[in-house]
Amino acid sequence: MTDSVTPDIDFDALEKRYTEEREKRLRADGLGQYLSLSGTFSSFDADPNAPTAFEREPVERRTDIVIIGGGYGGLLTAVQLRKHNVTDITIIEKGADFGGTWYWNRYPGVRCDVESYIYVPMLEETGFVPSEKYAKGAEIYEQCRLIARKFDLYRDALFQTITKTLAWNETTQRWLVRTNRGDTIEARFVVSATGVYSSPKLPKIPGIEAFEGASFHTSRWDYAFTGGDTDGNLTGLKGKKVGVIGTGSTGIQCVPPVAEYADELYLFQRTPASVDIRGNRPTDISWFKSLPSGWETERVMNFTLWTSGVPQVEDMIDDSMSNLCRETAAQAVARSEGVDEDELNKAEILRMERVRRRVEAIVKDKTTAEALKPYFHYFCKRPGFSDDYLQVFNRRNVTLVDTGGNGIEKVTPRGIVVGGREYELDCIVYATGFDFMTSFTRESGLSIVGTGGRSLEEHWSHGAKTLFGMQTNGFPNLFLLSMVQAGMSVNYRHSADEQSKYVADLIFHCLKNEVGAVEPTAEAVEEWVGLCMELSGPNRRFHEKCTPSYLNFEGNRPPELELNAPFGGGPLAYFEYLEKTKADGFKGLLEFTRHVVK
Ligand code: NA7
Repeated sequence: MTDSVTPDIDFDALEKRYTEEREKRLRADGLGQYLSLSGTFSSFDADPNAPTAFEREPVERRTDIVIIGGGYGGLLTAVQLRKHNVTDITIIEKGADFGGTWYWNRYPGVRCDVESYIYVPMLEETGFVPSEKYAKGAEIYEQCRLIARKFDLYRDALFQTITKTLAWNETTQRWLVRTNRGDTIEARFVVSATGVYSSPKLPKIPGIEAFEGASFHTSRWDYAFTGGDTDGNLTGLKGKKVGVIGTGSTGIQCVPPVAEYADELYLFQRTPASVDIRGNRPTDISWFKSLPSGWETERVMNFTLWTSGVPQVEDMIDDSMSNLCRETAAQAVARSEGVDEDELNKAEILRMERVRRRVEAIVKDKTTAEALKPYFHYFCKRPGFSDDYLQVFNRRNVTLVDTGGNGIEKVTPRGIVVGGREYELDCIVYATGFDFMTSFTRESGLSIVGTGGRSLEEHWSHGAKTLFGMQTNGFPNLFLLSMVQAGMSVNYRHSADEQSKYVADLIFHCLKNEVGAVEPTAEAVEEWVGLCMELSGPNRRFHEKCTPSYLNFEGNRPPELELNAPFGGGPLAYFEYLEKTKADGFKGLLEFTRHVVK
């Protein structure tokens, strides 16, 4: 805690304010307030990075492994398989290249929000040096492409192709994979790596499609309209009135460059973000080059240990996020030593008070500063960091339109209506986020039919049921990479690393030992789900009291998503489960079937 925050604040009043702010935002429709881009708003889903799809004949192929998705999950799984000398891999990807999140999210200002030296994968193996502590999205995208080239993954990849259905054939022990291009691919194994933040959403409010100006979601940024690129230079916005909706991690990154070029910028805010110091800086190349062999794994682990509440001798990352987690780790120790919950709660409130005071210190207009102060517990939303977001509100061309927790009312052909007032606009940018841990079918768009003709949707009608978040009974040789019932690290890359190693090792084990099919036993699934539910209790209870966000199903969890939570024991315990299962030769939890030669 900094000295500038005096503890003479009225904690009870703040607690009450938190509750009031939360109640203002709770809505009966919960997740129903949004629609995916892939549904009603499909016109918003076109790929601006590759406006014309190339033509090709449908592919008919037999392959060992189909990987759906060329983002971190798919890419890293393919790399791990290559390391086992597995060559027969077909990667199917909706975009026109590898990169996933970093292919799609090219809005101006896009960067990683976890330090690049631990977030960008395989730096030691490729020799790639991120130019800054928080790398630009374009660099991360390039690194994904570099990894794909290095491991020869372009060879059998099918881009601009959407996987539609998977059907298990018990006789041949293969999946029949069908795509929107008429491809039919028979695969022994399928890895679905369709992403964690890959299904963009828009608010379900009237008028969105009737707007006569330009409008797009941040993950489909229209540079043809705005001009420029991810570095800014948005010359197309000269003389234009732009509205941005959303103040999550994306909103706070894209607002500063838009403010620089638009004639007028209106930021429509429903809930103010917590915005702490970013402290980005160029990479010290001599420091980077001096790092000893094996530094990357050690650094990745150092962050996950700190953020899991396990204090270390050194905090290698030492940024706002890791400092925050160090404080939280100290709190966890204090809790175990019997420090009163009230005291811990006060520490949490003081932490956010520091963020509120930062707003006051930066934003000159008192009313605007007041509206930008967040009133919720720190971890209710993903913490935000920026060194130029709050400063934007001192510009004459920027107006904060605070909606008092209600959000925008409607879109008209001319602009946006809030509180009965219409704001005329030339362009609307939707920084309104992504589906997160909702229905697998909804997010992935996949229809999957396993043994006995049973669909995954039916199998999971009361929530996901998995072993380690990756496999389920009745769906042999199918691996689903998601964070549901899996160990979620604050650094997604670490989770993807561990999941991809597990999946590749298990597939390799099956190929080597002539195993035809592998699936978890129903008992193992039941046990894992039970453990997940038991351990996720404290986190669930915390989030149930939070202001709504994607992290708590907008404060209103639907019963069919009852089981959709990360593994509550945290990433470290999760990684240990995976390691132990591998070390045991994958025995006990899984059922193996002899390979059928066809
Ligand atoms: P987020 O964090 O889900 O943010 C979406 C924003 O959109 C959030 O501020 C919402 O307000 C806002 N929103 C949604 N609907 C409305 C309406 N109807 N009116 C006004 N504002 C609205 O998505 P991001 O893309 O920023 O970040 C996603 C993750 O990607 C991020 O956490 C990183 O881990 C990477 P709300 O706050 O809900 O009131």
